[in-house]
Amino acid sequence: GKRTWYRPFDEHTRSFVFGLQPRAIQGMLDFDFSCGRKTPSVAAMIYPFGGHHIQKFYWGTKETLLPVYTSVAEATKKHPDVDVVVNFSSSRSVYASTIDILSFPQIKAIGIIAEGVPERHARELLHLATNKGVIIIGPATVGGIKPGCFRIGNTGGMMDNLISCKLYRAGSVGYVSKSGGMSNELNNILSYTTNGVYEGIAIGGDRYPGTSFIDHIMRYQADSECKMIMLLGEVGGTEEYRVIEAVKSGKITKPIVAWAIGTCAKMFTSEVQFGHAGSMANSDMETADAKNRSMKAAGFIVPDTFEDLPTVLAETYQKLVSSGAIVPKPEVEPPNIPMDYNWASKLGLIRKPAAFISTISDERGQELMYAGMRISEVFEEELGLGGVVSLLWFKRRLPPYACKFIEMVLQLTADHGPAVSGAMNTIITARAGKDLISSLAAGLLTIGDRFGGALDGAAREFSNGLESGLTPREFVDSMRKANRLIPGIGHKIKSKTNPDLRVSLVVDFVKKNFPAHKTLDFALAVEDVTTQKSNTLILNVDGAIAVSFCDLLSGCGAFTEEEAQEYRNIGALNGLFVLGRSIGFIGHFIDQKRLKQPLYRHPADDIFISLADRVMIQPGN
Ligand code: Q5B
Repeated sequence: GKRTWYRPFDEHTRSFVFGLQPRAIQGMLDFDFSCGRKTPSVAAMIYPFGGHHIQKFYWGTKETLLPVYTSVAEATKKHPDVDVVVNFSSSRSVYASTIDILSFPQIKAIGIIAEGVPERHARELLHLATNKGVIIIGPATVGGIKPGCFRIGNTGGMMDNLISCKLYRAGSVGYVSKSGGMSNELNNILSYTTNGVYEGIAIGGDRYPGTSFIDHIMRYQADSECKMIMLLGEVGGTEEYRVIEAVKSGKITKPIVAWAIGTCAKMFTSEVQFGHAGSMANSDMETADAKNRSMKAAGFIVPDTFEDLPTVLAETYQKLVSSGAIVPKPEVEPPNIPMDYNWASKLGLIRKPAAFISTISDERGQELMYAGMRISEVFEEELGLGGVVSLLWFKRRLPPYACKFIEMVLQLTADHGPAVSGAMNTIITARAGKDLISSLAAGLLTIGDRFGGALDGAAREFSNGLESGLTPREFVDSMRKANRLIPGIGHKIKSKTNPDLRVSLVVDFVKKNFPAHKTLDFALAVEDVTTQKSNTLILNVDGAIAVSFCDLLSGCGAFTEEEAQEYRNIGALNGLFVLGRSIGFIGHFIDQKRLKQPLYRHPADDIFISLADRVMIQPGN
């Protein structure tokens, strides 16, 4: 902090941002880059929660890292060159954090952004800061800007605005206003009526700002680079009169253009409170008209109306140019700041090929959509689980009997006792102390050609057999000749004499509800052949569901023949068993945990162990 009192910000200013404000920081860094700064104006963030970490930002087209410290003490120790803090703390915590910041003498200026800071707190901070010689800007402000040097937080708006107002390089006009919104307007007006802003401060709209108009105007008076002053006051308070006194007593000698906003207050019959906490006239003297009159009388350059402000600014500036007080510098082009991707794409300025395509659901809008159907509609129309599966798997609504069939399948495949391979694995995994997802996954990974995962194979083989016009016996023979088991045929315990009732339920439902069921009929005829060989070679639950689903795909009218074939080829049908049996596996996991079952170890006498003869490898061979 070797800066003069009147120039708290320059092109070397380094700051801390208090609070996690990545967007504001990126805005400050983009501004820095446009100014041609060699180092970012933000040295680090301070955020008491979440621990010490690093965050990444853009620096032009490249990237840079900023540390996040958990205390001001740590940050100041690591960065002795920092003398400004932009404090984004909320109105609840800003008092405590500012008191903390003020205890570190290296900090010479603090911007307080929060609105709604209690006036008692604001006055205490103001008192403390004055004693310590620290400049406080705010509360309730965006802050301020020093073109070509430093930007407090979000001051000046988006990058395109900063560029169009030429804030990347210094002009000759120092201004002070209350509102951040109005300072944007001033940045704009000054960019075309003069050579632009030298420094602009928005002191904030509260009744007790940390620094007032006069504090900044006295700095502008002392700073030889600032040639002309602009004061944008407003109705309420008496701060303008302190400036009037300074002009009258000769402390301010530079040309000062001024306007007090709120002259329209007289149009209202009752008292008017404008947007700012302090913008209400408590006496005649506090009205905008009285202020404008007094400023004019004291020698300020005051336009007749706000609309005339640009004209008087241009005239005042031209006089300074004519007298040689201001020598306009040649314009320099600011470096290109890459546009923010999200912003540019929102404006339709850029495009890029998407890495992924997805066509089944969309959560980006107001309401979650399943295949184009609003989630509320799914419930209004009572689509049920079968309807949701048909939307998300097949991207269309299926007839009610088809949805009912899907639900039936999910229910009757939900479980088949603890002894089946998948349930066993789930149980063993749960007993090994693993969590639900691991135990479920262990069970699911068991599903395959032999256990529960024969649906797709069955659908393919039976459809092909049927389409190729083979008789059931020829079909069985051809499979045997090819040395292949028929997927969907055979069961470990179910047989002709111990029939699988699940299969009967499926067959009955299909025969009753499906418009056609030629694949199922073919499979049942195959079963007649295979059960002649062995009682257990029945059409099993996988097979029955698979062939029925083939009949659904080709008979329900919702799919073309190509689509039906595609679903068989993709391997979609095993999904029915996987989804259904997940219910049971989760049940087994919960059951084992509930029973507090210990680690399982299989008894050794149940495993016949035979080690192959040891192969002797002769040395040298
Ligand atoms: N043979 C299912 O075997 C099983 C034949 C066959 C022609 C066949 C077997 C098989 C195809 C795959 C399949 C789904 C491994 C089954 C399910 C869900 C479950 C499970 C549960 C649940 C049973 C004896 C003789 C041999 C074989 C011949 C057998 N299958 N010939 N086509 N498909 N099927 N899987 O009883 O001459 O003596 O050498 O792989 O559809 O998983 O409840 O447990 O809900 O959880 O051990 O229902 O059929 O019979 O292999 O000793 O064979 O029949 O060639 O002939 P098994 P094996 P041979 S449902």
